[in-house]
Amino acid sequence: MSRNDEVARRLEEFADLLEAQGVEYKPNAYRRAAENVREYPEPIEALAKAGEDAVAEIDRVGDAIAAKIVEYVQTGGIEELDELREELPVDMGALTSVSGVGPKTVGTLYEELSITTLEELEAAAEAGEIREVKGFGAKTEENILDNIPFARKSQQRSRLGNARPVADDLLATLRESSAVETAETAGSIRRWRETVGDVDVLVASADGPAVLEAFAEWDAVDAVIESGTSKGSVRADGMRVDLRVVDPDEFGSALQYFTGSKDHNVHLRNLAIDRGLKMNEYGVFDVSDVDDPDAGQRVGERIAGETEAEMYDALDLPLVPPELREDRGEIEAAQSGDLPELVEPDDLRGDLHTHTDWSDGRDDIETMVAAAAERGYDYYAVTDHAAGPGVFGNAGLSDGEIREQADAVASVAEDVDLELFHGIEANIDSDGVVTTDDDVLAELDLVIASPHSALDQTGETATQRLCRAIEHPHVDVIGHPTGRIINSRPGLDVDVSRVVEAAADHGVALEVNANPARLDLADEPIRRCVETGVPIVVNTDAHSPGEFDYLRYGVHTARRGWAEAADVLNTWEGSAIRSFLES
Ligand code: DGT
Ligand code: CA
Ligand code: CA
Ligand code: ZN
Repeated sequence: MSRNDEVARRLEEFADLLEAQGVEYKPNAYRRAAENVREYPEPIEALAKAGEDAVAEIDRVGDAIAAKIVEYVQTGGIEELDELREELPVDMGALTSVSGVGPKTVGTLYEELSITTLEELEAAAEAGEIREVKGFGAKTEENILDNIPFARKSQQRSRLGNARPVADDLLATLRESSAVETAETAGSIRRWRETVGDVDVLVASADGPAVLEAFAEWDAVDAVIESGTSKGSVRADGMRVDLRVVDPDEFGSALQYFTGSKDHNVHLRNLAIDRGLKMNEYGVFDVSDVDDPDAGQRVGERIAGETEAEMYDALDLPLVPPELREDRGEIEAAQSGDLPELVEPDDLRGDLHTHTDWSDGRDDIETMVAAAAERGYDYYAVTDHAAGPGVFGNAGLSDGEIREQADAVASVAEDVDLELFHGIEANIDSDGVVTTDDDVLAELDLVIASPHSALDQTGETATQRLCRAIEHPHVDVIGHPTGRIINSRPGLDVDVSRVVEAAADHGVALEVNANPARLDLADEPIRRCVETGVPIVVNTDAHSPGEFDYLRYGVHTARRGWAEAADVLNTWEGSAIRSFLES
């Protein structure tokens, strides 16, 4: 985790604690400052060394916040924050992970009932104490009880979007050590699962102790959980990180084994046994002439293990990409030569869902488009929010503003070297009505319709809602179709087969929103699209250029859904996109 990220988190904690105490405005000032510190391209330490005035140069960072940032960088703490923590000794993260419970509620429940943990919240709700608090009622209490199991589960697994940068940072650190021959992620993070239980990292080296020393010195370490000569575990950024060191000759077999999933490995191991082979983290061994194959781990003649490809090859299989290793038919597909040729990040030619400061984005059209051109995209769509249900304040564009923006986009288009589409992210109301005027939609290159309100619908209501939006003649894409937020809210509980069928019937693409808090659609519904021939579109929904980097999360999620390049709309050429949008 970068230092900027670390500082941003402290500011966000500050915001939550102030909000819990009923302070107005200030919390949002802290949150906006946090966002800009996080995105600031230079390390915050450098600015802090130059003093408060230098720090206050960051957009939205005023003098008071700048002073706190300098204090943090210099001393490793912020006195005022420590005081707030003492006044309000609550597990804010756990409590606010309950849908419907924000910092303000946490503050009230602490004042009235001394609730500090998820367990205490649950007990109070079960005892009927929450309904007695002013401003709360039986319904709120019931909602809290309903949402606690989901919150509890979410506390145990981290979002890929939080874990992946931590893993990348560790890999970079390890690769600097001369003792490290190869370093790779393993486990669920290498399979790009949307949440991970821990971060697994594997190193090939002849010098385990030296690698573990480098691990212990990694600057993200908050606490050492275990430490040995060939493996260790630490806590970093709230996550457990496991590191294993293996002999370079056994790196392939260890990588294969520790990448999992467990079900995939069990299936493979059974195939091996059928062939008189033994497969484990040390290699593949021919045990057909061995009396007791279980006598040890390294028995018989070793036929594979240095590379992962060798491991699969020993079973006459092509290498199965990590994203597919869930025992969902990938081994059968590998056996029959039907593994998909998965989409690659470089196959993506453009982003078709992005925001500007016309709605709730941070930057203007020119800045966003220039950054997209810089990335080498062939095309790019500006799709700000239309006003409508679930879009708050004045973030959404009126019909008139959409028309005005069309001119602004057209004038930017003249000066750039990529094809620019002007679209809108319209809203699907609770009945499935797209609330922007049809005549306005008809004038646009691209219409994304997204659900932003009533995201707790289930069953027929939820399914019909999306199907109705799909049937709308001007809708091209359904944005983040379920509206879920990973670890925070489950989103619309729809019948995926029916939604995908409706999309097939009406030539509508379904989005894979690459924001790692969303990853919506998820892997299994994506596979449904792929099987049915409904194009998916991997979009970042970026609200600033930094968020273009979310793309990889979307692409790897699409890979987990068995998508090939041709299945992904925004790998197509610009002309093919035009035809799709116009049809
Ligand atoms: P997670 O951490 O819950 O997100 O999921 P994983 O898949 O990363 O699981 P983890 O960290 O417990 O173990 C990493 C890999 O090690 C796992 O994917 C497969 C392998 N592994 C661990 N325990 C077993 C086991 O008992 N049998 C087999 N075949 N493989 C195992
Ligand atoms: Ca793991
Ligand atoms: Ca692990
Ligand atoms: Zn959006």
